[in-house]
Amino acid sequence: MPKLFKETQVVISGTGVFTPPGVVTNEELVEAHNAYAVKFNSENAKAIESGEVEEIQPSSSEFIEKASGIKRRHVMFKEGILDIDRMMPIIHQRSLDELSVCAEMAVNAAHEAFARANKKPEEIDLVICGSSTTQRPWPAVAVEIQQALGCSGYAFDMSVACSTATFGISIAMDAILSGTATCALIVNPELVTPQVNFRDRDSHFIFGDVATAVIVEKAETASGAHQFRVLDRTLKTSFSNNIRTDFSYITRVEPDLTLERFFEQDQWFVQHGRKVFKELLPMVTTLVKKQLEDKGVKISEIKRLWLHQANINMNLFATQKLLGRKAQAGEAPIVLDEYANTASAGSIIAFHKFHEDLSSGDKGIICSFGAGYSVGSLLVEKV
Ligand code: CO8
Repeated sequence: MPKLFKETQVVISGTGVFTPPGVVTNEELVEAHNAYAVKFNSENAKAIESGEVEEIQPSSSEFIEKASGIKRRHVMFKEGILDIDRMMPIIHQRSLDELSVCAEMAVNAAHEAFARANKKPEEIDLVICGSSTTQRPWPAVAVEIQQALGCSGYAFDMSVACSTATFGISIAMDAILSGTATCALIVNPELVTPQVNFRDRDSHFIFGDVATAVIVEKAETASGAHQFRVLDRTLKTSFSNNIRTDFSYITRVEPDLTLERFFEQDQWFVQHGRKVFKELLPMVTTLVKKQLEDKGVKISEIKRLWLHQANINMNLFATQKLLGRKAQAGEAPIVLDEYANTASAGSIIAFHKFHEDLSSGDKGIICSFGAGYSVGSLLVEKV
């Protein structure tokens, strides 16, 4: 006999995705990386020969697609990324009366979510803005978004890296269930490219920019065409240094800080991809299996798995472990080929693009996983 679901009264009533206009293909990235490598290697030929400096190896589109499933990525600001004398986007400082970039991305995604949820901005009384790296520590970007949209209530920023969206939805549910909010907007503007080291062949291809928005409210107030009741949310974290960034306000006061040191890879993004693969996936599959068991739901009842989008091989492995067989077409949608890894936004993009065909009573899992480590799994059922 299935256990009674506690939280049947809260639904996801609408979602939105803002896809930035710029596109960078693997081929473009590889061409720029390899031109940079040739230049670097020739400028440092002596030091490379003496073993003082490591030669930069060429990147390859074939490797990228095979190892990750990524074909291209969307970027907010393409200019500068492929310039081998810069290899980072150019983002001009905005004046105080302009929206910050992350707020602009989030506002765009929110408008689509409002339309789908059939909600007006003034009906929102909680705005949560979360991303893997925040644009600034304060004032909260969420408060800027709240003002720009004309939402009421309160707003705050949060981060749990790639699990920020699922954790944010869970926090919004807590607020709604406890009565401190009635209708929440969770936005995840992932402006990741300023942090990517496009000179590093191991990671230059991994990330892309995007923003997602999710509206969460009580079932009794919801009128969107495609609502999903959240039957359960299971969250877990376990500390690991295998995906880490150390850049922060503390970087400024390092006694040996030089401009070169500031730009070194370990300040911005360190990843031991293989270890992540080995350690994080068992956490994910164990957590989801236990979640279903605790709720008395059989895996055969799960019609769709909207998984975090970091690596296609990871998703194939996770779905095989969960289903006990290979996923059929459409059972575990992939958006990585088009968007790359978009940190917390990945599972929400997959959900946004692939949920309308489900029927009332169909169940699915929205599951994020990433740095921390963190795993957030939402068991949902179409209303
Ligand atoms: N071209 C050609 N060869 C390459 C390239 C390249 N671009 N890159 C690496 N190689 C080489 C390697 O040097 C290695 O060579 P060798 O065998 O001689 O040492 C060989 O290819 C194989 O390398 P790997 O073992 O590293 O290759 P993998 O098959 O493991 O693939 C991946 C690498 C794609 C990184 C894979 O390990 C992976 O995706 N793992 C999962 C990682 C993951 O899920 N990470 C989540 C990160 S995101 C997150 O949680 C935080 C959000 C932060 C956002 C902001 C960041 C900027």
